[in-house]
Amino acid sequence: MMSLVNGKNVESSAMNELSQTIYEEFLSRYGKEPILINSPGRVNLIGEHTDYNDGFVLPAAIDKMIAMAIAPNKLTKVRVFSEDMNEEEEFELDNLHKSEMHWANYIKGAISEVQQEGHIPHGFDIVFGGDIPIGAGLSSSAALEGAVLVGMEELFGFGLSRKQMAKIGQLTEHNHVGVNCGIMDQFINLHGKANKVLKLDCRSLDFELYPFEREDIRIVLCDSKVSHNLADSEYNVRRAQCEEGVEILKKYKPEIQNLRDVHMELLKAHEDEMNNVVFRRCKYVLEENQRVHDACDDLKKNNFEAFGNRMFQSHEGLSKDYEVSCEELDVLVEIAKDQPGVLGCRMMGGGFGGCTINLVEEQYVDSFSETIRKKYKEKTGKETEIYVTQISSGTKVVEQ
Ligand code: GAF
Repeated sequence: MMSLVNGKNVESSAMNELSQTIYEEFLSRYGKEPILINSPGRVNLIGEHTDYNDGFVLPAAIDKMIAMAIAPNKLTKVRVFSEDMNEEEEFELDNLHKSEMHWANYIKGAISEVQQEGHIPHGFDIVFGGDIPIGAGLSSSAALEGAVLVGMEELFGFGLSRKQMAKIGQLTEHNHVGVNCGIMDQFINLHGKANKVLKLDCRSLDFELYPFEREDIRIVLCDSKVSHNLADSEYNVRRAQCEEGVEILKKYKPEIQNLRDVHMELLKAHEDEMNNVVFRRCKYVLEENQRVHDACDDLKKNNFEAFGNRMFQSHEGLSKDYEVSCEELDVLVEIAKDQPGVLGCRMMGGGFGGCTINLVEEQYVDSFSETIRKKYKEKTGKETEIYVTQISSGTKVVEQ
């Protein structure tokens, strides 16, 4: 349902428990009515490490989120309270120095990037908290960026489109966090729709929504509980390796801008001119882009079995050729593969930890979860946490 809030069209959503807690904390700290925002985490069904190669991805927003309360103040500064960390940060709008509190840099970075677009006339106050597990590869950082960007747009009416906000979120990561990420996470955070996956062309930013609402199939995430710290530096290395491949192929086809423009025959024809690691990185990206197209055709035919098989293939490529998996993620996939009712499974996101994404028939979800918990503990000595998710809508203002 669409309605008018603060003179703007927003998708309405009833206030949930998390938003209620954040709302009450805001009232008790700042004593005024805030605007409330819900900003989701994301899953990616297929199309991993393709976004920064101008390729294709198939993510969806999920029902884990950051709830943020935001309201203007009469100061020149921003005051932010993180409910989960129980930490507060205060800073002047004209002095956005890096904070020792990691979470605060996403907010400062987004503010700094918005200042390139328009003047922020006065300060504001924020309280936020959420249930997106940190470090699980569900993009809690894009959720924080999306929340503060939509919040500022509500307060100041810059006229930024959702696409512009996604680009600003990405620049926040590049310029203030040090991760040269693609645009997938920020884009889905701001464009997700309930019960739909979104096929994004990461070059044009055109997208198509595909229904993903089979009652009998659930998206189940298994958290390896391995924190993906390593991902940040290795992530930038992968990006550089893809660029190295492109530089070599450009000599033969100067119009090539990045791997999006490369065909498999061309890559194979020049395999000997690049080192094997670079070749395998490029090959994986080309194959994964094709898998996204094919997986969308599967969805059109309601063929979830074929879709699931592509997820297994994706994992194989990510683990062996792109080398962004880790022992624990491979173990989770190996265990899942043999379980009844599992249609597909793979590591998800940047890699080196975080979650696997599994398509599981509803009737098997309980037995699947039990077996994964038991066998993962046996094989790795670690506990896993399992999240059964719903595909939800992107960042929105909550009606009060
Ligand atoms: C991380 C990045 F932020 C995304 O842009 C994307 O590259 C993903 O890893 C891998 O597909 O989530």
